[in-house]
Amino acid sequence: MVNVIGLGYIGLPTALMMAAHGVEVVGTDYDEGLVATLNAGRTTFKEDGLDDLFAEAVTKGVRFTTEYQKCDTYIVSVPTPYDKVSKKIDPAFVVSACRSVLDVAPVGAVLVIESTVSPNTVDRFVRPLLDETGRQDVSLAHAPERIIPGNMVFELLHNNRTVGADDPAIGKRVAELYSSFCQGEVSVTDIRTAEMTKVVENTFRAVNIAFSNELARICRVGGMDVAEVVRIANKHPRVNILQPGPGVGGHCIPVDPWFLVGDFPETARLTRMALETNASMPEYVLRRAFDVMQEKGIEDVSHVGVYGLTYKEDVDDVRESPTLQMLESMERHLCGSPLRVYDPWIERDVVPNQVHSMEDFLDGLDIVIVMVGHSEVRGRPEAFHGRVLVDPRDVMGDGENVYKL
Ligand code: SAJ
Repeated sequence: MVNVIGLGYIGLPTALMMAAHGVEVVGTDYDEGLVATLNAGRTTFKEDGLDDLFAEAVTKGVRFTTEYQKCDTYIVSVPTPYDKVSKKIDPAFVVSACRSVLDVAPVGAVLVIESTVSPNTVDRFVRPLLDETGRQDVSLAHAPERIIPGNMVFELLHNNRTVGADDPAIGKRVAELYSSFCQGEVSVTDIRTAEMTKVVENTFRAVNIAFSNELARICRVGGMDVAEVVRIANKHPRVNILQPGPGVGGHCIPVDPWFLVGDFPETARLTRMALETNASMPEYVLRRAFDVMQEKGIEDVSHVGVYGLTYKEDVDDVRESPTLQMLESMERHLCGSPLRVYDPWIERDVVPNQVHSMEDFLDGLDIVIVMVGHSEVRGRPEAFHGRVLVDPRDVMGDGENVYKL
């Protein structure tokens, strides 16, 4: 039996997928409300295919509780926040979950950390718990997740995975567990390599996006079309530049690379510059919008609206989103933001001046900054009824009134 600890964006689909493939699974979360929602038969976030997977897992007997269970395998997938000042990971949730596991785990159990952690976190914060509690009989492993929000269910089934363990036999046992549903290849290695590999994957993406953002800015100064440059350069068999945009959000790409910079400040210089480049993009877009206002003779900033609050298209997650970063920057400069904001994926109020229908949004607006290309508007400039569009993600097509990065 497997006890999945932490039923958020990663833990929940993982628990459901294992259960749907015949593994006996109990999901544990300390949030009573969340557990009650799941036990009432509802999922807690929107994701393609998640509701069907949930229904199948429930039929196969998955259970949800706030209690830790006696099991042979534990999968810990709790959040790992990072400290914005020190740029280091805060392992408190992982440590506390592992402590609770060690309280109940039977002799010979395997404790798998699935949460993203910086290199050496298991050695520094989890391994000492085994000594402290006298539980050297418990084996440690690290199996970082790789699934992308927006396509989680598919990627859970098909992506290759990494399992790090002290003992290759334990690595093999954990790999076999994941292979109960994962059709990809499972690489078995040691724990530190697995930790490093995960952070490196997200750092690679952050650096690649930063490069394309830098290109966008170079092309603006040089009077070139960055989309055309990237499109043609990517026809080279060994070039694959990602898309420039209004910045980088989510809980992974703008966060994980800081673990490297925090731990290796003297050596991770390219990584630091990439993070800074990406972080400068929301304000760059704002300045671009001000330039467009000037060109169009629009003086009142309250005639500018922002479409999209989520960190990317077709998800309901606003963590570290470029829009929030942009509004924060406006707040700093103007002691408040008069910009009206609308996102059809976000029903709750997240920021001031947020409205909840396209009609209310467009009323009295001259310019819309399209921060997110949700499929409702992607390729459909007519959705904004003739407003001037600032289009940092290049999702509105070409037109006299469309201004790209
Ligand atoms: N973005 C761009 N240009 C691009 C691609 C993305 O500006 O060409 C922006 C997005 O709009 C978004 C941010 O980057 O704001 C991050 O989005 P994403 O789709 O690149 O990644 P995430 O954060 O949703 O998921 C990533 C994935 N990591 C990699 O692809 C290496 C996923 O596989 C990981 O599981 C996830 O991080 C994680 O949890 O670590």
